[in-house]
Amino acid sequence: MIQSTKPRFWLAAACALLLAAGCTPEPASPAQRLRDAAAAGTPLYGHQDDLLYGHSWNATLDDDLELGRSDVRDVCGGYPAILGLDLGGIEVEAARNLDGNYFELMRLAAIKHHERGGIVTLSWHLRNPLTGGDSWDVSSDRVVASILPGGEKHDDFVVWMDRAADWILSLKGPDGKQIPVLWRPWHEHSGGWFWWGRGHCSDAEYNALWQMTYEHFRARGIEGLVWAISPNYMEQDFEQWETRYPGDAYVDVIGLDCYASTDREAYIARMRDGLASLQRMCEKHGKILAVTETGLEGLPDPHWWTGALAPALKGFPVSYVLTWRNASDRPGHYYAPFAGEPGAADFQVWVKENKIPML
Ligand code: BMA
Repeated sequence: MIQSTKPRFWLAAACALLLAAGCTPEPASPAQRLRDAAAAGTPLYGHQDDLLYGHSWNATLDDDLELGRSDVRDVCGGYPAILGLDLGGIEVEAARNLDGNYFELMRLAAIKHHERGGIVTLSWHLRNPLTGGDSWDVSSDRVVASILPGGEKHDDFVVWMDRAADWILSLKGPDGKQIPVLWRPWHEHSGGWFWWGRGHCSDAEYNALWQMTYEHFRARGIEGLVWAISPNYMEQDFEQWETRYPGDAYVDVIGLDCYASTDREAYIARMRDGLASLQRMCEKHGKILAVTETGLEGLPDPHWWTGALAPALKGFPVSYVLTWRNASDRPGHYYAPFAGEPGAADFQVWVKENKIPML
């Protein structure tokens, strides 16, 4: 997983030659960029819904097709390199996702972010295909079984997968080429709060669900997908999360979802324990390590970035770290700084000290 500097030298030399010959080299793939960031010890930073809204504003289809605003940029002068978006709702052909974002605006944001040189990651808080409830509806333990081949909801679910695939296929740059995406379905499956989580389907069913999704997306011709699996940290049994792992052929990135409380030491210990376990897995299986979701809601600790996050990550080859959304309609539900937020200065220091590459 760790890259030597030699290939990078030759890559740079090849790029120089191409440029001299008047050709534009292909930008590095997202997977390569993640590997490089991990090897350099300078993780990329990601923020969920960064271009769609912030603590006290919303981009709209009427007045902000440029998608220029970002709470993070307001604080540190650059956009996060990773933009997180969620497809929840696409499966039922909703105009907006579960958090109120128009899919049309999300598409523009994804394309704009790609043009700025960023990487787009997609999660999917989809509805419950058996009960009609949401992702958190765990009233039935038969949901996954019902959508696997042979299940009574399988055919309906193929339509849901197609709608998600269609949206991803619609992400095209001005050159008509498909935008590569970091795709992170079926996340936090080591917890029990989603219908695909532990206790609501067997390990074999979970793995079959992932494999089915993978094969379907491949059959739909989606190019350049990087597949990320995100177990959430569990106090007990974290090492056991691997039983819910579809296999090396289906996964590129292994990332930890782990949120903070105001108890810094407890957060640091949980993160380091979780990351140590995932790092072992990544080294054994040749995968890329990440922190796919983290954050402290409402940032009551104004030195959280340097005092909690930095020591939690220290020494791990983490490719990127994503904090969750700054909801515009819930004043206390934010995970990234914004102008005037008490922890904004500490975020700036964290970015500078850790050489976090921004756009
Ligand atoms: C949760 C909260 C919810 C949101 C969900 C999916 O952590 O932010 O408000 O609906 O993520 O984005």
